[in-house]
Amino acid sequence: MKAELRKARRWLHAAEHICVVSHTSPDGDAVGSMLGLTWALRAAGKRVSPVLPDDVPATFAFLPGSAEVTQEAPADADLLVALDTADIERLGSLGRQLDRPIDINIDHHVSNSRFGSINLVASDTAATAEHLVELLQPFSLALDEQVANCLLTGLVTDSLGFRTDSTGSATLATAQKLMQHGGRLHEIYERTLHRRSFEAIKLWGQALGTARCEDGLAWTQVTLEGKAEIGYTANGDADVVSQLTAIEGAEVAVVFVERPDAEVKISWRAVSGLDVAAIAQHFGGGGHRAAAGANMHGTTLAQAERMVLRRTRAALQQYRQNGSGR
Ligand SMILES: [Mn+2]
Repeated sequence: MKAELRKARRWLHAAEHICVVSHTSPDGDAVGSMLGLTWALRAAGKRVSPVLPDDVPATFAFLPGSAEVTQEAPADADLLVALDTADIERLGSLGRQLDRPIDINIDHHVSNSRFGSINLVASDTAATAEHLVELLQPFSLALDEQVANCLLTGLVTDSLGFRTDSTGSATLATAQKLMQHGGRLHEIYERTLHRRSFEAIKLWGQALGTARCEDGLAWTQVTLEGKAEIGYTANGDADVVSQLTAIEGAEVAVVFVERPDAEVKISWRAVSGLDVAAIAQHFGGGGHRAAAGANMHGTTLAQAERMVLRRTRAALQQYRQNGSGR
């Protein structure tokens, strides 16, 4: 066993009160990994506090423990574990609350900045949850039904239902293992990937109705006015960007989400293999090769759109010529 793994196991078992954290705008992998580790550690007799900088989205309220997630880090935790968090800024307000560094950083983002005292980063896994399943045995933690359902949620959502190119045969073997331990694939898939609020579907209608697709690049906008008209109150784009990737001929999809205070959130999805994380980084964001995001401040929707589309088009051109978007 690697020295880092041994050390992590030692720290986990020596700790009495462990605080587990994850990133802002938490997704299924953030919530699932965090709660999965919470239950595995509790089964080993630990006191565990799950903390997120934002509310748990209603979609994941069915996960055991979601109701006890708080936004305030406990003062008396003796170990801090971050999950699915590529860099310390992704912890948002929580990062500023913590008075000491993260002890154990468990993640799968290629861009992980290794901000922990111990860094367990497996960029070849489809989800942090998948990596966690591999870590349970070296950590001497058990995989029970609660753990299995939390981790299967992370795996199903981050792999978009086993269809990202990061989904390997090992991902499916992990899913099978989680099902054998009580993971309810059908329920998780239905709740997290298929079902949407009526407002979200109407938002799709609005955003898809004004979508453009030119020369392999598909894009659209979600405006504050449009959201208000529909009564869509959640943050984000209701995953409109993934709908754009379904367009025949689209190689890259971009969605611009207008936010209050002259902020625009941009989401990219690559279909062809273009590295959109590199484009997002240019605008102060990051992510994975095939899925990335950024927040631009002090800009109008039109300005952001002009700058981002120009850069994305150029990267796509470059990628077609030499297989690299840089
Ligand atoms: Mn993830």
